[in-house]
Amino acid sequence: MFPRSRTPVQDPHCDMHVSTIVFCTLISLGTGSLPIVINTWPFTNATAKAWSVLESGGSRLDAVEEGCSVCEVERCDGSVGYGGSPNEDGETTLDAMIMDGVTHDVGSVGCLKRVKSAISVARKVMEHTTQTLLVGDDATRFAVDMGFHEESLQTDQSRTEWEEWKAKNCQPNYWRDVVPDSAKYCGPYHLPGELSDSKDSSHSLVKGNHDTIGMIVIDNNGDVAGGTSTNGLTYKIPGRVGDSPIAGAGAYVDNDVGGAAATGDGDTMMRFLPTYQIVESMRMGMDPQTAAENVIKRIAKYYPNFEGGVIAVNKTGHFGGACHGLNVTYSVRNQELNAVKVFQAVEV
Ligand code: SD4
Repeated sequence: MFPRSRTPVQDPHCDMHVSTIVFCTLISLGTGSLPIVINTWPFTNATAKAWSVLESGGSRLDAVEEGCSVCEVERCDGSVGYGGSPNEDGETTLDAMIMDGVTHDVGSVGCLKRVKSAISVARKVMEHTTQTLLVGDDATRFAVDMGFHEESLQTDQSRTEWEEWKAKNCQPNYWRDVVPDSAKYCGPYHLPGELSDSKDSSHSLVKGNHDTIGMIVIDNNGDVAGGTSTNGLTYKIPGRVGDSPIAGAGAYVDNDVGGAAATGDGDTMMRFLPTYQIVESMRMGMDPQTAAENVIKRIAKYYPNFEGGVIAVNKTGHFGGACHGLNVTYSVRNQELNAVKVFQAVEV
């Protein structure tokens, strides 16, 4: 067990006496204790796994990898791991990243095909190459060379979901300004003679299509690591890589400051490098909750219809979360909370 670092702080918005998972309406600065595990969504088994890795003496990177791997196996909300979010071809592809705050080293995979353990492959990119991001079939080849098993990521459920989408004329989809009209018909699409004026590329996420795991771990020494894993957006265009494997977009950590992770409409959010922004705001002295709200407001200014959220934690273990257009929750474990607890991000 870890030594206790502080007296517990009672949050008046939280009922600390009901079961292990407690919903809190609002928490602005967290309870401020280290070590800490924080991740997007109520993926509490992932949080608990990361915590138990730390408790048993594992490293911050082991905690991130093993915690996120739980979601890949459980296929958290269908948005992480195999058999979820089929693309336009009916295939599930995976994005993942792991980042170490101590070394500032990053390993990522984007559009990884036919290999289930995306964050573990990302860790191999980090630890066995001097490169950062591998994508597509070539990432698969790398994974196989590193000893991972290649297999189909499709399930009966993902095949049915995709067939239903085809039967509905491929609605919704992520195309614009193409012929045939993507709002009515399936592709293949081509360039039209004249482009229309449509400017807002933000689109509604398909229901249940927004639950990437993004996790930040700060260990007992105050060292930080982070990671993400997702199968991205349902009916995405083949080849699409989202925000999750991009350092500064899906997640970012810095050992002097803390870390942040994002979930939601990655195509919009990655244009703002929101997790980098949060870390830099915290570096300048902003508290995590304000830094999270600040970046969400900035995105919403340009894309009022975007759906997404961020979580943030600083080096003293204070944390926060903010969201827009999407009801984002996040899971936290530290010594003071005494169990994994789920918090509501502040809607801005
Ligand atoms: C993406 N940010 O690929 C991810 C989506 C997400 O659960 O959060 N999905 O855009």
